Amino acid sequence: MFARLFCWTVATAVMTAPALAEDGYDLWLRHEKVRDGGNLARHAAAVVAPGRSATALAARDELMRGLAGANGAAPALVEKPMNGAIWLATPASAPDLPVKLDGLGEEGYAIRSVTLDGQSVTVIAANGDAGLLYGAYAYLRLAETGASLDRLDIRSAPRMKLRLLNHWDNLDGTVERGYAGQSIWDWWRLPDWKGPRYTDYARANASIGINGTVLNNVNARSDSLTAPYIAKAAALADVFRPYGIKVYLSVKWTAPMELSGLRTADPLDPAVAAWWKAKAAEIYRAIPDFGGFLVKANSEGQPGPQDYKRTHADGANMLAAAVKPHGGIVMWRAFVYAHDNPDDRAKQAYSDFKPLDGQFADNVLVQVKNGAIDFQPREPFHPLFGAMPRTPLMMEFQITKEYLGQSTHLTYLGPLFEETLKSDTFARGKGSTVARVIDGSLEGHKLTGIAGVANIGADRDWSGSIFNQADWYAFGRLAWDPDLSAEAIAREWAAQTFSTDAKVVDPIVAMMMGSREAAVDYMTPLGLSHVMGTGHHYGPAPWISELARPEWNPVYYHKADAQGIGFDRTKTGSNAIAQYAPPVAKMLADPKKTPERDLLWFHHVGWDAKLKSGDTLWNGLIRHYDAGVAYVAAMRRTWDGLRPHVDAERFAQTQAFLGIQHREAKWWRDASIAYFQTLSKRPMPPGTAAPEHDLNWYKSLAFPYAPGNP
Ligand code: GCV
Repeated sequence: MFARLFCWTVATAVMTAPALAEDGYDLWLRHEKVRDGGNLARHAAAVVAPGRSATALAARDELMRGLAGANGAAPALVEKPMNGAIWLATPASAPDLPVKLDGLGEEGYAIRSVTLDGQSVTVIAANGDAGLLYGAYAYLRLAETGASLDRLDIRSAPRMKLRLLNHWDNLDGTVERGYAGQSIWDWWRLPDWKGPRYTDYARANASIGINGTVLNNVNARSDSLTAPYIAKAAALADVFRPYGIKVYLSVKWTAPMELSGLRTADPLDPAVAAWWKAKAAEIYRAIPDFGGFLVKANSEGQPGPQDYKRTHADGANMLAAAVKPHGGIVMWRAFVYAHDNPDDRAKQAYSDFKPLDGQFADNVLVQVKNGAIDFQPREPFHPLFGAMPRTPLMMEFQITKEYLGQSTHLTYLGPLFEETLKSDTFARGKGSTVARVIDGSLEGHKLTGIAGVANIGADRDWSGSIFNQADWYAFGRLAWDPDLSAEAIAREWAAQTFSTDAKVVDPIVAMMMGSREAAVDYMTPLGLSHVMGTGHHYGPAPWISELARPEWNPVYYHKADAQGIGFDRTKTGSNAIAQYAPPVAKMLADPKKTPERDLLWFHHVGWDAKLKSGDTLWNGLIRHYDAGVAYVAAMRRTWDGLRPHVDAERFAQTQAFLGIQHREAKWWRDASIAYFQTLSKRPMPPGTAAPEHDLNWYKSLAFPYAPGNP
């Protein structure tokens, strides 16, 4: 990629300067030469790639490019399978294919070592060209993570049909909750200028199986639906198409009023339905494979069908009818809570959507955040999962780390994703995991999906830090196969991003695997949530209590008082636990049976109540804060030890960011303790340090220019 070209130029110009070889641009697609004793050379000396579609050519080029790097020499491009060749084959290009493809669908692939006329050949086979592309990347992943390539027999198909990024990118180039610079979409110069970065974006996504992207913020502007912006979106769609990626748009509910002067946006008004039908037709003329619409309605000030006394289903179905003739879908978000609803915020999405189960059109998915509040460092799974059997539910994860340290904290999200996907809803008895709800297997849905709010921006390293790239990578891999383990994914990522050497991979994976738990510990231990600073959500502010809407205030979430801390969501409180299936609700009703990690999410617990460790709650809280800070200190030591094995540029960035994280982890700990101590009135446990400053000092900190704040 052009990172290397750039480096070559710099290195040639200033021969004594250290090479700026690694700025993170190449992500996990660095294709460094593998040291595998000739494993790859034996199997990948040549490539046979008869397909001629844009996607088949992309598969061929990616394989050639990857092998050239990983093997140290470009393979030969040959006409017929020969000894040591890789053969990219579909039934269309090779009718006598020696591999069975049933059950792999359009996107799945098989990779098989076969002997043909005495020649050893590796076949990468698929029903369609997108499968070839995914198979090519899978082969490179195997080669670059040190797998044996001798007797391959792999079959893999995605468990989810829609594997999407959601960009919260605004038309002015800012990114809501973006911590990696400005938007990568250069709306101003599109559609004429399509920079090479768009292709590299598509390549990176295809390499992990992502097959769609919502280009604009769910807090949408109507302008995205005007002719000039449709042309811009079409230009991006053209770049992404060979890589199997469709584009989607977020829409603003009142667009017909704003763009065409309609008097209403009532979904049951025929003029409104006709407007959307015409708009959909206009979009499909420009983008024949347009994916569909994503909608945030009646949420956080966005307009929606409820403004006209209609339901979310009325709204979703009207839009669904507009895109249906073109094969499009609608993703309707369940992230709703209303300022005039006094009920527990955690209950409101379920209360609105559960009664609508069975009422949505067959090309609608309801998109549900992983937890019932808002992408906190830890949330129990959303009670809607398992509660709407007749509706395809789409998962929404947040890859950008609005609440987990933003760009600089190393908090690998793989374990968060895995924890949610493996959670058991008990909707149809034991084993009804969230993964099985969203992959459709629990209720037999064919339309399935998962979305991740992108952490991508114009920063050279795409994600604001090298380690944030791992979150993008993990999202894609889990979207393809939600049963993968976060640890296995971290290993793959580290091997491709840094080195296959165990001296490098082992400590990096060890750092990553505990890092999210460490953030939970120093930010929101034992089930606390939403104690972040107002608006920017950067840093601690558990004392905030004066904002107009109750649920804007951290005190709403932790409910700390002289007796104890935590939100009572049992029968004696909001009874949110009743939204879960009976076995789950029964467990959560009892603080002794509630997993301690979620304790204060569901219970108001006395300061002196005993934890499993034997500590009182107050002392236990402080031990968690301390453990979080100590973990970051340990990551710094581990990273320092990796200096000889990591290139200078990426080493320095990570070292500096870990320094920031350490300072901020301590700030989180100290500020939280300083505040909660004013209520608990308990002393610091023996051997623990008092906060460095008094509470007023922490309260006085202000961050008017924190990034990502809309
Ligand atoms: C796009 C949270 C974020 C908002 C975001 C919203 C949503 O409230 O802070 O920035 O808006 O979630 O998911 O719609």
